[in-house]
Amino acid sequence: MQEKILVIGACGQIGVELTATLRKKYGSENIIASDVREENALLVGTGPFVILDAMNKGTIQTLIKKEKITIVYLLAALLSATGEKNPKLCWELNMESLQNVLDIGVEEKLKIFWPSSIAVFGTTTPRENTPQKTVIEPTTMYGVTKYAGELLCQYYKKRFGLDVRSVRYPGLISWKSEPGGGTTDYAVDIFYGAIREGKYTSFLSENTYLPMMYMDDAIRATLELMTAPKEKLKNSLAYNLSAISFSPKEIAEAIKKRIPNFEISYEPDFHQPIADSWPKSIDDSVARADWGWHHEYDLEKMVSVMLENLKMKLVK
Ligand code: VAH
Repeated sequence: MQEKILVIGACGQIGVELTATLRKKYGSENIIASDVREENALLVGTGPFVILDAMNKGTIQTLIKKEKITIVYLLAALLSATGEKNPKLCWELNMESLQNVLDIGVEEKLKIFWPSSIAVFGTTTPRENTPQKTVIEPTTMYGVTKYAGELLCQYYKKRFGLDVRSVRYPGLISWKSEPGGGTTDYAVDIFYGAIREGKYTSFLSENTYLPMMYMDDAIRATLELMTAPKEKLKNSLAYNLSAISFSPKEIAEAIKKRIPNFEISYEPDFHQPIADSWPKSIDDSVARADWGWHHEYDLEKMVSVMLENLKMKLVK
């Protein structure tokens, strides 16, 4: 059967790259990109785009019926740093959009992808090699919405048989589209600083280890999960997903190998306590066992690809 896919939140850091990959795999005309914002320049001319508010159930359901959508990727959300500045909006947007899509999913028999995050873990969670099942007490509103969302998805799976799938993304690093409002965004901003000014001031302290992943790994993981046989997916909450863990000091040293005069300084700000509440590293053995996940980008390969591509992008 020909899949017809709607991406909600297609103009964000994940959405832009996910939409491009889906268009390659399923054909551009079968992927409708949508966002509450204007179309991202990287998407213009690559396939259908509509302005869509993830909070408006009626317009979403009308579009899904009209276009005979079979799969929805719901990416719209406020991330950790922005969420702490506006916790009420973070809860409303992240939860209402998910509730809308889950309810429509039951009525229209959709398959759904919805991203969780390692932000579900809090200060009471073991921080090294954090297991799939462990103490989960998020301390940010973003983390609260992601864990509440996981539990909501689990309920809809069990109560209504809805096929909704999810992963706990680590910090994602990409050069095509820029992140926005995240605590891990320093790991992208540092490359822009290195190329543009030869220096960067990190808003996290030098030894703040966080789980990270290059975007190509994250997109491949997402599609592998969504195409895995349902019977293989034994884990009812979102899957832990992991690739690399590093600190600002370590990524700066990797950049210095390629840009010897690069200088980093540290001015921890409100992002620091958020980062300190998250794991340093993640155990993703359940994802590796259930659906064969494996990462391909380590720190050195990611830094090389980021610098090579950003230099071309920024010198245009
Ligand atoms: C954030 N990039 O920083 C997101 C992510 C694990 C972090 O969820 O909020």
